[in-house]
Amino acid sequence: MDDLTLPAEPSAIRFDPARTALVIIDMQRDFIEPGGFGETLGNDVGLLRRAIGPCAAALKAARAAGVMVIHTREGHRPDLSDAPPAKVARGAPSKRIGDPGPMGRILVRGEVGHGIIAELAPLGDETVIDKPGKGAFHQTDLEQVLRNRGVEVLMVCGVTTEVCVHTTIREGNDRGYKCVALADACASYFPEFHRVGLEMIKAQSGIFGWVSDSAAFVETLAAARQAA
Ligand code: C5J
Repeated sequence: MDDLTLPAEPSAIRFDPARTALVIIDMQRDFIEPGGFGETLGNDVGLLRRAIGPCAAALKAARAAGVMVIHTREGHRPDLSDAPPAKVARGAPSKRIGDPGPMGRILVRGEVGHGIIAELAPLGDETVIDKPGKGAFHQTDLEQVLRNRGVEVLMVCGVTTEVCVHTTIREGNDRGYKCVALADACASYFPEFHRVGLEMIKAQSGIFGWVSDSAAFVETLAAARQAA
């Protein structure tokens, strides 16, 4: 397939679906459902649900077009040996990382809360990156996985916009990837941070990326399939 053109800001971006990955950040119960990490921090987790439908649409389109799909999960080893003490001790959450909660231990790998929500469950052949930090490149093999597939463009969505989505886009940009945030497929506990977070990406002629949305991604792939 020839390069496609995705409407985006500050400018349209060309991408080859075979050299593109859809990266879905941390759509885990721990952030989206009551009783998980997000709620222990005092957040209204219901605010993140608005990203589920757009993420599902982007995921369906990526699968249909053969675009590589990568899911990430933030969390730690059961012994918390990969959890920085400063992260565990920070603030005054109702429960700390590793404490027992209604979905198992908070932000610990293998627990129910650590899992990706059913609506976006990974297929068996899709890559799942377990990350101990906010960025998906930090202490993971994501860069190797992308390099092995010749990926150049990352379509990034998930939660939360100004934390793990932002950090991943910044990390990806510094590594030479063209990173596009799919705005409606991202969400934050703080709607204002979501809005400004997206502005920051595309300001200064796209200082560290582009901003588009799930409908544009879906329609661009669908139009290419119809034309083929
Ligand atoms: C946070 C994330 N917000 N996935 N993690 O702690 O954005």
